[in-house]
Amino acid sequence: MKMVMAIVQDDDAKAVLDDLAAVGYRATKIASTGGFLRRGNSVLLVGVEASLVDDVLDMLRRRCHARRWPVGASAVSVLSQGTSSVPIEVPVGGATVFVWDVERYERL
Ligand code: 2BA
Repeated sequence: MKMVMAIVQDDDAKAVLDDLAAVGYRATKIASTGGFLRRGNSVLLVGVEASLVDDVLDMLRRRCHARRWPVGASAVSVLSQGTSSVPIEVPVGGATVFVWDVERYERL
């Protein structure tokens, strides 16, 4: 068993959850905040058999789109080391994915 943890943009989370549910995969969505932009995003936790991980990754690839977001003032000054206050944008997404082994899984 593997745990797929995907950090996705809120606008993409529903479509991914719909796709997962349609094929019977169980998932949990946690509301989260990106450490850099401090915007809301979503963490999706999907526990699946190892053979299904690639299928989950395919769904994420299909549904999660890269976008550009303006960087707030605090991050701009970090990026420019205080030399500029000109707003800039950064690319965000599609998805940031971590996969790890699950030692034990029980539904009690
Ligand atoms: P944020 O931390 O809000 O980052 C949003 C986007 O800002 C990132 O997009 C990246 O393009 C840029 N960015 C982040 N830190 C930066 C920095 N120190 N300097 C310049 N640009 C920076 P993504 O890489 O697609 O990440 C989207 C979200 O995924 C992140 O939101 C964060 O919540 C999560 N994430 C990404 N990598 C992670 C990691 N290694 N560990 C934990 N969470 C991660």
